[in-house]
Amino acid sequence: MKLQINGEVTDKPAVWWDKNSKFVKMIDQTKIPFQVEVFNCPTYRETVQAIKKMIIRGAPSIGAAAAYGLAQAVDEFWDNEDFEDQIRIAYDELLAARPTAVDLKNGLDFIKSDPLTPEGALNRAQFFADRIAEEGLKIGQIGKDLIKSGMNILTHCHTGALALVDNGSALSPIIQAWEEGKRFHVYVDETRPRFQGRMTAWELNQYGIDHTVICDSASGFFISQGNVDLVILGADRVARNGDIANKIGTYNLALISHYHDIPFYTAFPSSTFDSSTPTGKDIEIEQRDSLEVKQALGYSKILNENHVVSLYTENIKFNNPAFDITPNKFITGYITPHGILDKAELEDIMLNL
Ligand code: RUB
Repeated sequence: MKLQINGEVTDKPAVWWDKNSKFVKMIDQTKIPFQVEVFNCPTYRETVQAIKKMIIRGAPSIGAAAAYGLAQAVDEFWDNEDFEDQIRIAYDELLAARPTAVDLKNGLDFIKSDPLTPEGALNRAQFFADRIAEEGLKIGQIGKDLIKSGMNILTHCHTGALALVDNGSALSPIIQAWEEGKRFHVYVDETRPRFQGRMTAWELNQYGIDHTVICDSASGFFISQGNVDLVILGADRVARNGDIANKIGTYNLALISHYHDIPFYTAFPSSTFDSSTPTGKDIEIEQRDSLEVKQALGYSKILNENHVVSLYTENIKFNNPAFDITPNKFITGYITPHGILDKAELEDIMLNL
């Protein structure tokens, strides 16, 4: 993706390996939309922390970061006598960094599916990341036909290039349809508590795509007024039966869309499909720090930097699940690099890849 970093326009993915320093590097997503900065992870331990703190986020991007992180550990411990123990520890720490998105496990297992060498692990991590980005392009080519001029589309969370190494999942059809000359409008859910909608708005702005940010709680109103024709969003894990885990609030949207007969699509690359989880009930939901609800991170014009403010007084309880489960019966279709699938086709096609 084209980014302006320190005044220079450059082409960078969300996460990459720097050959010279052997650092995993990533665009710091906690700084978007106000600053575009590169964050350095000198060892796999910093890569684990970056995933936990959501410096990198979005299921496929954290999968790629985890894959690079394991390659980093292979490089660091290669000459050690306890190489295998160290790799086991690194694998477990990377896997536990965020438990819901299956892309982490898929990325790590892909690295381990061949005998480990520093060069081999790095090549596999690179391949895994590149394939995700390529699949994002395919998702766009396949999904763009769902979009017609004049439509109002609603999306939730952020599913653009930063979430998917490059090119995006649910934003990819939207961007490609716009670039083809279709003209439509996108409602962007703000996505409390982390406000990933800010990244969606930032990315749509770069393409000049007409959009409006709304509070998550307003989406039902706009749908009930007949103002939404199509809902497209991503997924953090797709179970074999087609149930999905996605950003908290997805289930509410799915129910409202179903009630009002609005098509509801999820878009994701192969790395988000979980061949070992039968249904959504088997997916672990990440519980995040209540500070994310209690406080908000915004940009202070006075300080000219990101700044945390309190939203509540002390002695108040919070609960902050990061994802929810949407059952397959509320999902119209699955936009994948292998076609727009229904739930009957999903398992067959994705398992046979
Ligand atoms: C990200 C999130 C996104 C999906 C997009 O959550 O819910 O919708 O990851 O994934 P978080 P995909 O911001 O907590 O990481 O690109 O596979 O559709």
